[in-house]
Amino acid sequence: MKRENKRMLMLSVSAVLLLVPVGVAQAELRIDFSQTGGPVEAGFQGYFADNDQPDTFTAQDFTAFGTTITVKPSWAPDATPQTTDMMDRGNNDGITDHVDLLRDWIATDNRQPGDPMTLTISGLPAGTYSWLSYHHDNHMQRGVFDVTVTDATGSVTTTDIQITDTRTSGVVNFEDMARFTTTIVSDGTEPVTLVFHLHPPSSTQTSAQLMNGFEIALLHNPLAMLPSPADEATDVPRNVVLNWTPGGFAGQHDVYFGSSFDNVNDATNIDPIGPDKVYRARQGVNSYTVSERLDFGQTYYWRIDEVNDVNPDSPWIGDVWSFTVEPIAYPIPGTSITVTASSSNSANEGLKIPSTARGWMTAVYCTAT
Ligand SMILES: [Ca+2]
Ligand SMILES: [Ca+2]
Ligand SMILES: [Ca+2]
Repeated sequence: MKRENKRMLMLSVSAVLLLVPVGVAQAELRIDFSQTGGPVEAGFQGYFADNDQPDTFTAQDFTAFGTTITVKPSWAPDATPQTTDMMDRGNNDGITDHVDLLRDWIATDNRQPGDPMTLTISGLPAGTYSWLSYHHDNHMQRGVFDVTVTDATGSVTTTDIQITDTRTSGVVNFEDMARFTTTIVSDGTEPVTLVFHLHPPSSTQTSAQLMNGFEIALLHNPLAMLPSPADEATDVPRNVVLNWTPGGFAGQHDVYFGSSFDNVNDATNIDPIGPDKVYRARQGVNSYTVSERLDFGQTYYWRIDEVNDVNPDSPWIGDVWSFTVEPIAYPIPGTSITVTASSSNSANEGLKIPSTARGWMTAVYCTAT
């Protein structure tokens, strides 16, 4: 369901961008990996370090999204200094576009231990972002790599990305150069990491995992996201509070909840509303306490539609999320349980059993002695 969610977000982007005035906020972080003192691409901020000098690959702060974003590369624990590359090729091979971005790159030189390289990005406000990174050498490196992105939705690995080069492959057009794109989601707290893993080199020309720079853009996702309980969560307590991160335009939230996927999926804001209906509430806060005590083992479905009465695109229909309440019986460690009781006990004296154990206690037979 998360996959589906991401796809829906991507589809909604083009419509949303039309609503965002250009230049209102610094809605992008553009980083050009460059040697210290080297040229920085127009419109980018420079991450600077010195080739083969691990101490210079520090956590560096950048301004974007109205806050401070920190970028920190790191390599495998056994990395040698010689693997921490920040190369500047100059422009001997005659590319003409975005020269200051492409001429220099951060890399793992896999002729020494160091793979994989991890890029840790901290401080991203909660939201959905696009990621675009460039992987081109205007000399002769052309290895293949995988990248694992870990964000608030989990980890996704993209495999077999082919680095492009100019000297051997003749790639000179910016549009033809290798890039990696994805969508990343920040919960506003945990860093986002990207782990770049080069396929084993077959020659000197495939020995570097390199990145010229990257761009992160806020997508102003209009949909509710990051549900809690998480989508498809199990073992959820019977008293549940629903939470979510609001979409970018939300003023209010329509809450739909029930034990039928179809009923929740099909409900609309012209249905009857109330705490005993599928359409539970229209409210301003991004949290909803389910009033009834839920059934053991039952799967429930819920949906948050984002509402903004002054926006003609409202409401933005959310995904249907689900969770399953804790089971009626937990497996009991061990093979047997001995219960003893005395016939001399008073009639109203009994075993005190916690509520979560009542289910299995109904199957225990006690014999007074
Ligand atoms: Ca540069
Ligand atoms: Ca090196
Ligand atoms: Ca660069």
